[in-house]
Amino acid sequence: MTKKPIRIVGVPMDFGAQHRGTDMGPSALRVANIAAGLRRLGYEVGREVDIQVPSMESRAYKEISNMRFKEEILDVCGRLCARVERILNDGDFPLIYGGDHSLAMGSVSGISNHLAQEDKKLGLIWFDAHADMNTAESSPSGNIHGMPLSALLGMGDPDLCSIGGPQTKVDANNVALVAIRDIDDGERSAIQESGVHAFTMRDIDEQGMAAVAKKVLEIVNNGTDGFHLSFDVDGLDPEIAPGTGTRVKGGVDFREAHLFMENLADDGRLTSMDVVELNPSLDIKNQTAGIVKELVLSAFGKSVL
Ligand SMILES: [Mn+2]
Repeated sequence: MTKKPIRIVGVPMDFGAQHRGTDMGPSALRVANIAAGLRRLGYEVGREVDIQVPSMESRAYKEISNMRFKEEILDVCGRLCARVERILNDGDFPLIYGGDHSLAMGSVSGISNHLAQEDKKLGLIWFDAHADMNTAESSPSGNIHGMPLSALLGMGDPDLCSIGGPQTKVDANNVALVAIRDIDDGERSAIQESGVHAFTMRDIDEQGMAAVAKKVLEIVNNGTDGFHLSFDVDGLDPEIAPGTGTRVKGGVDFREAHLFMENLADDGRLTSMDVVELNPSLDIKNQTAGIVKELVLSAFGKSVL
C-alpha cells in the first residue's frame, strides 16, 4: 500500500446536531495525538488546518426550522468541499476531524468532484448507528446531521444536494451502511427505494465482521476508483465510545471495529476519511478519542506483526 501524505482538516462544527459539543471534536482528536501515531507508521502528516466555523451563539437562533442552520452548514460544507478537492488533486489523503455528520456533505462532494474530472466514481462506507437518510420532510428533528447521506444520493433539499455542483455525488449501488441499528420510520423506505446496501448489527452478529467487511469492500469497489470512509463514532458500542450525542446500545465492539479497519487497510483503496460526532463534553477523560485513534491507525495499516 502506497503511503500518501496525510492532510488533516478540522471542522469544529455542531450546527447539524441536537447536542452541543461536537465543535470540540477536532481538539479532542488532537489531544489523543493521532498525527504522531501516523508518523510512527511512516506517513508524512502535513501542517493541520481548520475550516473556520462560526459559533452557534453568533447566529440568529431559528427555533422552528425543518433544516436548522441550513445556511451556515451550506457555507461550511462548500468550503470543506473545495479544500478536500484540492488535497486530492495534490495526490494527498484528506483526513477530516469533525464536527457533526452534516460535514460529510462537504467532504464527499469534494471527493466526487475530484474523481469526476477523470470520469471516475467513488464508493462510500457509512459507518453509523443511524442511516442519516432523512430529508427535511421526513426528519423528526430538523437536525441536518440526520440528512447527509440522502443529500449525497440526490434526495431531498436541492441546496443540500448541490454542494460543490449539481451532480449526484455517489451511486447508491456503491454505498454500504455498516452498524446501523436505529432507523426512523421515514428512512426505512428511503433505504429500500434508494438501493443502498445496509449491514445492520444483526448482519454483523449473524455473519461475523470478517464476512461483512468482505461484502462491503465488494460493493464500494465495484466499478469505482477508491472509496471514502465516513466514520460516525456512534457506530461503536457506547460502552467503549461514550463520547457522542446519539448513543445507541448494541453497537460494534472494539475487536470488531479493529477487524473492520484492518480489512480496509489490507484492501488499500481507501482514499479519504471523516471522523464525526465525537462530543468531548459527553466523554470520560477523552476515552472515546483514544479508541478512535487506535481505529484510525488500524485503517492506515497498523498491525500486530
Ligand atoms: Mn451519522
